[in-house]
Amino acid sequence: MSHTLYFAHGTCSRVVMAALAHLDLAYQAEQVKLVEGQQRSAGYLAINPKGKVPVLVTPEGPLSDVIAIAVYLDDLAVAQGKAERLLPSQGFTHARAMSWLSWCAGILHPLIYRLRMSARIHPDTTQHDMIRSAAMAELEQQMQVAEQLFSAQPQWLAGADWSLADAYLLWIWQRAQLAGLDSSQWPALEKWSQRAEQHPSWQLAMAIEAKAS
Ligand SMILES: N[C@@H](CCC(=O)N[C@@H](CS)C(=O)NCC(=O)O)C(=O)O
Repeated sequence: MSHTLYFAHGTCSRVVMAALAHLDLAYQAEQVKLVEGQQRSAGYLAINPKGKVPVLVTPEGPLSDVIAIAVYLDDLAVAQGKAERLLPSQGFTHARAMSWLSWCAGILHPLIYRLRMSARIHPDTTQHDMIRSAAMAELEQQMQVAEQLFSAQPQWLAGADWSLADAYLLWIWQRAQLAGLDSSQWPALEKWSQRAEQHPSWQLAMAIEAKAS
């Protein structure tokens, strides 16, 4: 059963690479060159009409969006008898991990988009500083939520075990810093991020992404 991940360097497709690494699932990596606009080419739009990465092409068809891919991969790992999981398997802790993933995808990621792609929000360059500063202010408020959590329980986002929500938040945290977020305001988050960066699944994803072209 073959799987192909369409990815782009430095993007949220890294979260799916961490998922695949964590579950020890085999796949082929196909790079989409965003700067060259390949995500808007007819060939790529035939795979993902949304024009975004990541997409995982499965034997049942292409699947886009980090959360949907995570749910699919966790089921696949169960079917293949793998030991690891991306999310707690059931009950409240599963729902809580999904809640953190939804926070990353639905609230934080669009703020990163506004910080880094303000020209897509408004063509007038005189508006870009305003768009970025509004996004940064909202992001800072949201980071306070994670800071409080990690101050109270300095483990992982969804509890005692690493979950894919940690990988998604780490990607956002790193992107936010590239956009100027001052990490020193959030010491508990900073400590968590140092551990999350060292997590074997993240390290492997970084290594695979660096080698893939
Ligand atoms: N909700 C989507 C977000 C996907 C997304 O925004 N991908 C960005 C990279 S992080 C992208 O492909 N950008 C290319 C573009 O907008 O042209 C997901 O969960 O995968």
